[in-house]
Amino acid sequence: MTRLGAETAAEPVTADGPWENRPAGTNDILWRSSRNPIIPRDLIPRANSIFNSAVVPFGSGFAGVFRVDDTERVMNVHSGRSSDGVEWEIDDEPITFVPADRRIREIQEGFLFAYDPRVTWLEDRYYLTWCNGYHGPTIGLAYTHDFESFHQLDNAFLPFNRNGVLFPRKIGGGYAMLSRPSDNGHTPFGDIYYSESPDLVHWGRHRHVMAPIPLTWQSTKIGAGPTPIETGEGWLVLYHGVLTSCNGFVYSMGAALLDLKEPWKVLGRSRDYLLSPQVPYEQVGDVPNVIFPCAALVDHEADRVSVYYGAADTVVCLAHGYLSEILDSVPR
Ligand code: BMA
Repeated sequence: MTRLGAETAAEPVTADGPWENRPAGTNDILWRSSRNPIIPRDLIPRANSIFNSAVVPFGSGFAGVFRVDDTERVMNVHSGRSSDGVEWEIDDEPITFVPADRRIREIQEGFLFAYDPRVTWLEDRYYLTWCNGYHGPTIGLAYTHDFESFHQLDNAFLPFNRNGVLFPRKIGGGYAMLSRPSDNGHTPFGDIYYSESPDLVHWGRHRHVMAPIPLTWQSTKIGAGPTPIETGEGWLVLYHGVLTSCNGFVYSMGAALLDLKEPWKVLGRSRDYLLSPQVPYEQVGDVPNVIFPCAALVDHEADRVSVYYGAADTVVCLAHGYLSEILDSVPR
C-alpha cells in the first residue's frame, strides 16, 4: 500500500489490503465484500457483538481497535491484529489505558463505557479517538506505538459529544479534529464541527462544518466516519447520515469534500447515499438498519479505498470503491 504526502511517509508500509474488484454487472460506487460480515459477533469469549471498529496498516499487516459489547452489554474497546485485514485476532480483554500524565487518573475513575473507535496515524504514532464515558459521552484520546500499550490523554471536549475523528496531519500549524456535539441519549440531532489544538490537549476555535439536510437520508444527524483522506481536491470525509423512519433511525454512508487549508469549508457533499442498509446483516441485528463507517484503507496509487463499517450494531463489514469515482460522485 502506498501513501500520499511526506508527512505520512513514516507510516509502516504493509502488505496488500483486503481489496476485491467490483463485481460484474454493477455500477455501484461502493460494493460490499463477498466475505461480509468479516467479523462475526461472537469472535471472542463473552462478546455479544463486535462492530463500529477502526483498522490501520501496521507492520507487515494490519492492526485495529474494535468495539466489543459484552454479554453484560458493557461497551468497550479491544486491540486486534491481522495479516490480511479480513481475518482478525482480537484480544479477549479490553484495552487498559495507561495515563499519559498524572492528571489523567482524574478522568479514569469509575469506568462507564468506551465505544466507536477511530485510529489515525499522525506524525510518529497511532492516535485513538473514541466515545468515552465521562458524565455522559465525550471524546477520549490516546496514543499507541504498538497496539499493546495505549497511553491516555485528556478528553478532548466537554460532554456530550460523539464521533471525534482526528485529521492525519497538522493544519495551519495546529492539530485538527471533527466531532459531533450531542445529548446524553439517542440524540435526534447532530451537526459536524471542526476544532483545533496546539497540543492535542486543549481544543478550541470551533467551527461549524455541516448540518443535516431535511427530507433526505441525512436529515436527522450526521457524523464523521474514517480519518479524513487527503486528496489533491480536498479532504475526503466519509460520514454517516441518519434519517428517522416510523420504525426508528436509519444509518447510511455518504462522502463530503472539505477545503485542504480551511477544512470547515465544505466544497461538496453527497446528494445520494453511497451505501444504505439493504442486505440482511445490515438490516437485522441488535439495532436494525445501521451502516456505521469507522475506518478506510487507502491505496492512492492503485486508486483503491476499502471501508470498514459496523452493520446493525452487531458485526464488522467491508466495502470497496475507487477513490477517483468516490471523489467524482461528490457534487461541487
Ligand atoms: C449511535 C452510536 C453508534 C451506533 C448507532 C446506531 O448513537 O451509539 O455506536 O452504531 O447509534 O445504534
